[in-house]
Amino acid sequence: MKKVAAINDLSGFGRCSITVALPVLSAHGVQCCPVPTAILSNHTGFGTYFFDDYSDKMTPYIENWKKLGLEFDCIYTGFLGSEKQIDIVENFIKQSEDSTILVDPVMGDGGKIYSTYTPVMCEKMKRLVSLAEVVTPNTTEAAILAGVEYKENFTDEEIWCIAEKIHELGAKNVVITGVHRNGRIANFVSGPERFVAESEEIYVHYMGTGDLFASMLCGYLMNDLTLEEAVKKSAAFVYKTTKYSLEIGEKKENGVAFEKFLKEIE
Ligand code: PXL
Repeated sequence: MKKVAAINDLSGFGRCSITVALPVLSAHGVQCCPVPTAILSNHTGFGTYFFDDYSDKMTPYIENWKKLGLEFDCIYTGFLGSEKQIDIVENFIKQSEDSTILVDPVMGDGGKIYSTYTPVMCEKMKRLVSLAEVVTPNTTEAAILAGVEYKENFTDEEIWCIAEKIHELGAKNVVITGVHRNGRIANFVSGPERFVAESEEIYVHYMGTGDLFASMLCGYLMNDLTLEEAVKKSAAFVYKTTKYSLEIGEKKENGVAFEKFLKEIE
């Protein structure tokens, strides 16, 4: 059975990070082993939140896994809570030569950086990206990584150019998510091959959508699907569950109501 070390925060409410990665990876038949980066009462998209940075605990936590001789098929990183953490995660990745590295460079959305992310953290994130087999930025994060100004509507050419800049950092495969394209929503994939996976656009943006997409992608990749198949199936799952969330009137802060659909994952 495949094992994934999921380095992400635990937000008690609001369906993001570990509370998405755990159920999704389990539904894929993959063992999810969390490394908490911070503990929050709820994600930062709510007006108020309790935030406990876990930086000082992460090294002894990971050291103990080393004592046990644990090795992981994949290291999947998401929301990081401090600058120091990025160094810790970088070390962990460098000592895990045989693991597939999936970096979701969680930093912001809709052209805005999340309130706990500093400019230094955004800069340091590039170091993790340089080690990644697959990186899954949204357009805001992709623009930060590429050092270009964010726009609501990038042209195809601009997106490929941004992807190229992210390759130059060292990432092997770049999946830019949530690109608005001719009234549809697209994922641009750049690696040994290029392709675009599009779906109908739903005009509500649920928090944690990127975490749902990256966790689904991780699950499919661990089940040996090609990147193209994995991206298409993950995008279809996000579309289906987002549509349902809208139908039942779920609030966007509460995240995507995906639970009922986990048993349909194949
Ligand atoms: O979904 C991204 C994310 C992850 N973790 C925390 C967040 C957010 C987005 O707001 O606040 C704590």
